[in-house]
Amino acid sequence: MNIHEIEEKVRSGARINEEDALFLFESNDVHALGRMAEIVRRRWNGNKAYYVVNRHINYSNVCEDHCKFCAFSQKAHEPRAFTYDIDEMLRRAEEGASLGVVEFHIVGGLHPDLPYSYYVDLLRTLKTHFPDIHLKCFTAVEISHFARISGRSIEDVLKDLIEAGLGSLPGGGAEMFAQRVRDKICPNKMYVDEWISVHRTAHRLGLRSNATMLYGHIETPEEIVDHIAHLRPLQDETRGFLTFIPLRFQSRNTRLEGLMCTGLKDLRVHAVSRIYLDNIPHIKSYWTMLGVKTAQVMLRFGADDFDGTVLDEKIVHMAGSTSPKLMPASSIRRLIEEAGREPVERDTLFNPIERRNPLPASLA
Ligand code: V47
Ligand code: SF4
Repeated sequence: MNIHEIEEKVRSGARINEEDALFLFESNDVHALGRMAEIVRRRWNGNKAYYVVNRHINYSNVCEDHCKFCAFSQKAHEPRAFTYDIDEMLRRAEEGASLGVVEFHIVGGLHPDLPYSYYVDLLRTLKTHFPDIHLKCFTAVEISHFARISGRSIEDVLKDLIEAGLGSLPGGGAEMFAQRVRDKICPNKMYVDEWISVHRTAHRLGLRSNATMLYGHIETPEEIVDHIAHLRPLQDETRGFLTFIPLRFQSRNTRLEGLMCTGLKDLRVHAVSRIYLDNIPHIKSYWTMLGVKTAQVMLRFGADDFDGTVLDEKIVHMAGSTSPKLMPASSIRRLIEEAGREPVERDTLFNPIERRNPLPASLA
């Protein structure tokens, strides 16, 4: 096998296999990776690059787990712990709504004491006040936690949340599927099968979802390929994933502090994911984790989505990320245009948005 044979496969629309993906991942011919990623990217998205005007809200960072890569989680008595009641969540949501956001991205820790009713009431309250704003809420790990504390099945939990207003699931909690890595960085976290099963159930109930992969710590190239190889068959089966999101590890303030990810790894991960995951429409370049400049470069290495304005991200900022806490739409558009792409404002489900009123100054 050589890189030209793999490129020929990609050009002809044939699938690459895991061996090919590993070969690409280990290749130094990053120009060839860029060319191949461009082919798959164009098939799905032409020259468009998307962004969304959204607001992240974390309801609590109190968590009964203690993943080694996480600087966000706190025990309830620790000074940086916070938990917002529904009124406070509503206040934060109102702040976002007045700025014209179309999506709330809501996740939190696995809180030992919040009752199941809190999560259902939270969505119902937000949906009642903001019927037009999409609720992308709760990772598969949180959904599984809700099932445990309520004694309900995953399916029933998802049905309750959909009935209360849930619009889609974010992709978090996947980390790295290889058990060797999980044993070292998140030993108590749900098994891969359970993560997959939550997303399969969500897709069956009509929800779309995203899938993430946390990289840039102790994983090997084989484990990266193993991760994406878990996602492709599920997507063949359900077609429910919208976006794959590589999350570059931020090590500050974590128990893995000092590990460092390199620029070429970012590039390889984004490009090879784009080429291998030929059935997932979008690859996200998540600027809060990558940093704005690297995120822009990824738009030429397979990524077509820039996430969004974000506004008040906490998970990576508590882990020492120096990227801004919010990005105005005009800056996103400029970054996209300079990458030679056509910026398109989207909603959560990638429908294009035409704004009748301009965004307020802080988000414009
Ligand atoms: O699951 C935690 C990761 C995830 C760190 O679906 C860290 O649109 C890097 O999933 N360094 C949550 N990553 C974030 C997430 C996400 C973000 C943006 C968009 C979407 C989407 C989903 O953050 C966690 C975990 O994998 N994480 N700590 C860290 N120190
Ligand atoms: Fe808790 Fe999620 Fe952090 Fe793990 S990654 S400690 S589950 S908040």
